[in-house]
Amino acid sequence: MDDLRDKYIRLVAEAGDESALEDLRVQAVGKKGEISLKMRELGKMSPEERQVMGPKLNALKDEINSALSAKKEALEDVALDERLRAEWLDVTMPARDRRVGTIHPVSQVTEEVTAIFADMGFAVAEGPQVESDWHNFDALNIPGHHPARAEMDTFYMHRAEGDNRPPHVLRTHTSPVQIRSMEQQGAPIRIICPGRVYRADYDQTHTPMFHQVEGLALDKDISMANLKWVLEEFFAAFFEVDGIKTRFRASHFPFTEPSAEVDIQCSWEDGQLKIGEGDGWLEVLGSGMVHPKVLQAGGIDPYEYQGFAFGMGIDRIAMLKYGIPDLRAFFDSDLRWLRHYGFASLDVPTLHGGLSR
Ligand code: 2NM
Repeated sequence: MDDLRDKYIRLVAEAGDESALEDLRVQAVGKKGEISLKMRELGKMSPEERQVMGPKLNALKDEINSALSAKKEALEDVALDERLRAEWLDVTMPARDRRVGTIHPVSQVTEEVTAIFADMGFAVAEGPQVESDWHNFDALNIPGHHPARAEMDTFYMHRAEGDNRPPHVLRTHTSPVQIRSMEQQGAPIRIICPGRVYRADYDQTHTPMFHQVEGLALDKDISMANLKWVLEEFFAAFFEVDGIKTRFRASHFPFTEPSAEVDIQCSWEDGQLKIGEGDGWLEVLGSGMVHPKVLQAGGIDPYEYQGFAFGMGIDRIAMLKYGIPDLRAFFDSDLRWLRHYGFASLDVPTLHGGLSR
């Protein structure tokens, strides 16, 4: 019995894999295994012998079974360790640059602009593209007879016959989002509103849908000086030119007083446009101090709060930054254009990581 025990404990210890171990189990404690055969011999023994040998054989069987399962577990652990080693994956590695589609320049530039203004404490606000004419016009100090309503080439929605309320419009700018934000948040406030806007205009430089980003900062002591600093900071970061020059020209908008159009420095040489150098100027933005009537429309007391607002075209600054010649190609969904001007989907623009590569 001791020989049998020593033999199987040794064989179990030596078993190299789970199938060898299973063969051993059959050989030792299987139905026709060595231990089972020994147990069958108990029948032929005298009752006294059986009394001694029975428990001993059972104990041996238990011992071999325990050795088998302990070894099985050890082999499984080794197999798992090996598999984990073989399938080891460094999830901190940068992903391979597999181009599954690209990021559209409008999305890229929206992210860039958002990152720059986020760094200056501006949150992003969004609103509906179908607007009441009150939010799109009246609240912005553009009354019904105002030429800006006609100038803006508005798309009007249908009203049911007999419904004489003024029709909703496709927003002609993102300013109504700022009215809604003033209504909901009050002052102080610092937001930018990027998004789609619509004007019935289609030629070389206009598409009926385009993209704008507008900014708004209201507090108790905000002036044009703050506007100038914020915009200069923005242009330097966006065009990646430190100390880029800006020029503020007096202008007029119904929603701001005073108002200024802003130009950035550029050069035009051999048909090559360069931003942030030379002594030419390029108009890129409209801005001003928010008109008291507009603050009032947003539910804000103009005697307590004032601030600046600005607006610019995302598509236009995308064309300038990335040298894209034709605006209309932006919205053609031409795969060759998208692959050429698109951005890798994993290059999320941040100020610390670089806006674009
Ligand atoms: C511009 C130019 C100047 C503007 C004004 C506002 C609001 F809602 F706060 F009054 N948002 N954006 C604004 C001011 C927009 O775009 C050329």
